[in-house]
Amino acid sequence: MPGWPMSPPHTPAAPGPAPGRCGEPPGPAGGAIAGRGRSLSAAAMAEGPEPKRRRAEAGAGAGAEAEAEAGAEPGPGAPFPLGSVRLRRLLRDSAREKAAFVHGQVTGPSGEDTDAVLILEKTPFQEEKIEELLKKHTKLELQMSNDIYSTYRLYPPPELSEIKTTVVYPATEKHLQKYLRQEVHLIRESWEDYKNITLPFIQSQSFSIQWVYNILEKKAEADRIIHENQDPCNGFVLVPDFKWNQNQLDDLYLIALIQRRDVKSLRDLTGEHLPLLKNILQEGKEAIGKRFGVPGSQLRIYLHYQPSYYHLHVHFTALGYDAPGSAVERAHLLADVIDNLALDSAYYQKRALTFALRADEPLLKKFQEAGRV
Ligand code: M7G
Repeated sequence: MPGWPMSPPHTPAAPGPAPGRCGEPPGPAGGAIAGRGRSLSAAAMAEGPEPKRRRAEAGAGAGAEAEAEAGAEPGPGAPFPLGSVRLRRLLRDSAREKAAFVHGQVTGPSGEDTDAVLILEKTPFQEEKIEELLKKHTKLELQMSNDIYSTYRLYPPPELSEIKTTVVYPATEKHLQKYLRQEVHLIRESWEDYKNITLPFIQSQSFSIQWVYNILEKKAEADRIIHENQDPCNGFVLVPDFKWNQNQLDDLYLIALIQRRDVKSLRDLTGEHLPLLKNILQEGKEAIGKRFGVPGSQLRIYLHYQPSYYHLHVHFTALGYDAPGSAVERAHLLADVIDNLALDSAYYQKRALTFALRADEPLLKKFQEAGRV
């Protein structure tokens, strides 16, 4: 993909009403706005100031979530000791996604083993690097040749053979389950099922959302914020999802995290949240258009049900990208959600919702025990 237009890295909206109106009070109001006034090219953004970017990524992926699970404050953190990881098992691999999900262990100084999840992914090609790849390849091995057809093994130089590596460390059992390949089952959840089965379950079991609060409070990923609306009721923060390395637009992926902390998922949404959802749709599209040059008509904007993290957030992905989790049983287009709520404020407290659960997810067991599967 060609580079995208230069534009200010962050488009702050006007501060909203006094904090504390919606649910719990937000983080420090009017906190530092990352990147304001800096003019970065796409390349500069993708490359970033190297040491700072590494720290931010460590904080976002491995550090923030790991520390969140451990209940500690995020810090700069030492680099993850990749070389000393012992492979426990391959949780899943995907030829289509060209990714491997690995369960590893790291032995600490006192001999204790700590689990880690590593996600290794081949990154999409960048148009501007292809010629370099052809010129600088280190080896080309012929595999077969027939008439006008031939296939080769091309060995790129190290700088052109990047593997995107995501680390969750320490990983909880729930992380291991999340990435383990398993059979899946469809659940049709009524509102009563939600109240009696799902809600009590997620209140007792769900993933820590400390990484979300770290972003909202500018304790992590502050320099990655693309857009922010500080209104405590109807505001949100838009950041690149950690699935996206920002090197190319083909797999563009951002998430909008709402400022208020009292909305867990689609199930909590009512007509009251329409201004918030409309802000996300409109300002999110505008910010992505300005920053990356991708028009709203080429974005898939949706919520997951069930999400992994129960703090309402909206996914923005490139329309041409078949992002994980964009299947019909999980993705709900934000524009449709807005229309449904406009028709009936209690729409998501009335209708049944379908989602898939992995075979050994405890929530599936709860549905089975209740005779609902
Ligand atoms: P979800 O619908 O709750 O679950 O989406 P999913 O992960 O099963 O899709 C949460 C989104 O947040 C996902 O797209 C994750 O890739 C993204 N995400 C998760 N963490 C822990 C981080 C993080 O620390 N930083 C950023 N920027 N994105 C994250």
